Amino acid sequence: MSPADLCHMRHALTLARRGLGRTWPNPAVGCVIVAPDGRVVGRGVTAPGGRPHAEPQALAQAGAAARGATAYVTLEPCAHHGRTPPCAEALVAAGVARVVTALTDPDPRVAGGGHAILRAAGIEVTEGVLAMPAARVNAGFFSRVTRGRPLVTLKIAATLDGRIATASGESRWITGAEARRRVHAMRASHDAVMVGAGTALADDPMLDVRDMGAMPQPVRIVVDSRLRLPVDCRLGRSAGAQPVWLVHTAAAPAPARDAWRAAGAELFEVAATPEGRVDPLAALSALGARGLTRVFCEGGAALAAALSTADLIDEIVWFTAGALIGGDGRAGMGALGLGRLELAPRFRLESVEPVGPDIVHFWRRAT
Ligand code: AOF
Ligand code: ZN
Repeated sequence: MSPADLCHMRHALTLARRGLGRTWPNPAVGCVIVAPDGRVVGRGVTAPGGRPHAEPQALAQAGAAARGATAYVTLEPCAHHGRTPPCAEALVAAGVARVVTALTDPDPRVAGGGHAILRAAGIEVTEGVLAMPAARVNAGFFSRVTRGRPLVTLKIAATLDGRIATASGESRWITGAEARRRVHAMRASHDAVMVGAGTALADDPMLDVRDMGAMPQPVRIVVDSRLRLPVDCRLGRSAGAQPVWLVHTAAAPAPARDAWRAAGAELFEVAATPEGRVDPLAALSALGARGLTRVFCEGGAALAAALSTADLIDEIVWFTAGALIGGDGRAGMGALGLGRLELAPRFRLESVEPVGPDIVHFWRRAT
């Protein structure tokens, strides 16, 4: 592993990150092709929707210059026949001399098979370059393939004392414009934005990506066990233009189901908890089976608590504004009924950044 390998893999990871939120159910993969003289002759990232893959795009750019070159790929090139031949075979056919990858693809159709095709063709293969940052980029895809559910990131925007609204429910706005813009950029890098029915009823949100130019729009999900949300809300009125998915239980009345379907929403009936709420793991499994890899949960407190109790929160993005609301305000997280402190789920701090007058903390579930 040389400094040049690290530099080119970093470049490939930067390309891959640009695909986040657009390539589900596939991973966002980056590929950079470097000629023997060190020139970058091709670059590619998995296309929106997951096809074409990164490698054929980079190879097409490189053309004849791919012969004898090194290909840097953030995930093992695929080994299976889809609508096009496997990427590993495309690299062989292009005459690439060496392939450097960050991770093995956990998809059972690949799982080492891509590396094997390359080696069998006499190509030098170096694996594991920048595996840690690549695992971060691929965390959603790995979660879908190995756990059958998307990666879940919980976002909370709170005051210094952890309140997300006043007692009367006023919450617009706790954080400043910069933080809210960051949230929109985060939505765009996720496959879906998810809220509970209480939040959807109280806020009538759009849950879209705004004021950022042409951006991919995430799927908008409401977890609403009995389909209480009226179709005549902003999500309902825009369901034909931008996907709205509703996760409910068998208790949802037929007229509500019909009305939402007629409005263009996609419905997921899943198992209920003994209390009659949507079972959070059943909900996420249904979303994973439908292809989602990265879900951005924006509340409310009840959904966040249900996810936490089932240990389904992988990451937390916590914005803090320099304000106080007090104990009569609403907390970002509902009751967890822990009983003992040692049962508190713990998160590890990844990074902290100022955002305008506010602060954002990135936390990851400690395993
Ligand atoms: C690559 N390069 O850019 C991506 C890969 O449904 P298909 O046929 O498009 O295949 C999807 C699988 O391909 C996906 O599960 C993952 O294993 C791999 N994704 N592979 O060589 C890429 N996105
Ligand atoms: Zn491929």
